[in-house]
Amino acid sequence: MSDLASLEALTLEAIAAAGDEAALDAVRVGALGKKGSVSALLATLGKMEPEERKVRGASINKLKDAIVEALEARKAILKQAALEARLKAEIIDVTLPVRPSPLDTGRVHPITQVMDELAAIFADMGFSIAEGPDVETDDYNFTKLNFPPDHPARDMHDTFFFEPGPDGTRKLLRTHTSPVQVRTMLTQQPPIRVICPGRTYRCDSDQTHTPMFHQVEGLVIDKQANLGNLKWILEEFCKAFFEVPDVTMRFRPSFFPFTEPSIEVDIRCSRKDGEIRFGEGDDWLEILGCGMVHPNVLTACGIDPEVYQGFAWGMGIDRIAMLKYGMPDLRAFFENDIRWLNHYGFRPLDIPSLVAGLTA
Ligand code: 2U9
Repeated sequence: MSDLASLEALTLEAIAAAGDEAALDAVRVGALGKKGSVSALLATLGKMEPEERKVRGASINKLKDAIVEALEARKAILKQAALEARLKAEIIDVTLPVRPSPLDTGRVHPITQVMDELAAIFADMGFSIAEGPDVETDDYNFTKLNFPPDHPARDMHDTFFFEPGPDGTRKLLRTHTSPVQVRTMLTQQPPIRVICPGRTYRCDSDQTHTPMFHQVEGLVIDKQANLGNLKWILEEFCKAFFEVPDVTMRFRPSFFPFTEPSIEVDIRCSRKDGEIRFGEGDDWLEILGCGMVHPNVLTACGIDPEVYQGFAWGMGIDRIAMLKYGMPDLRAFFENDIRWLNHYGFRPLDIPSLVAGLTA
């Protein structure tokens, strides 16, 4: 067998044996590369006589064409094989059940859900939502709210104070969201209709009190805002929030520095088998505090009490969430236990609305 014939047989065998495109490319370089076997043969043509070079050159080119053809054929086979292997490895069984989407696994915290429910209810009554800083001044948290300088609420055992600033004043963590209403009255002209949900802080900790808790307060300032309006607003709120057709309320006299008269409100309920139901029964449950805004507060906030009057209320969001959704211990709200959140949390798309139902 001629040297060309044995080289062709050897190379075609190596091409057929190449298991993948990298191996095949190595055979190609070994034959057709700069230092390849076929290139070495072509290099010998230079020294030959013209006639011999013509004959030899044609034979070497015939060998080269056969190798190129075999390489291309093998490359196509290997490419197809690689594609089939990928398709087999990456096959997706579309009949498998879908993995739960984040929308199915994520949960909205009950406090967030209740804040959204409150927003939906009061927005429907024409209220805006006002927010303010958690770190407040003594002035906005106490003084402008008619707290006397020696009021016990100002004590360290109740309030978280920061170190005194260079000017001697002490910032604090707000003990209620009332400072937001103060800021609203200082920046807006009446009529005012706002609710102020948010975090509040007190030095407290037991089954129904945590150092950080949540409040929502409401404020209406107008020329004739009165307790009748307040009663209606609170009744409409309770009916919508507890999703009952009717509620009975009891107004009891109380005292808060920022309201006069001050009132504590109970709603009628029945307590059976550890379950509380509203709108029925002969038991009472305290739900919130309220009252007419004290004239000193209006004055401190730049509103003339001879022209304007208003009422306000406040309630604990954590408390009404526990009442509505039956969580036994407030401390669990903030322990970030995913099992608690999966059990008591809400689906992200259960967006409360009065039309679709608060807890659709
Ligand atoms: C301004 C004027 C008046 C807000 C009010 C209450 C009554 C009240 C408590 C309920 C339970 C706080 O979460 S709680 O501990 N609040 O009873 N809050 S009237 O009155 C205001 C607020 C701001 C400028």
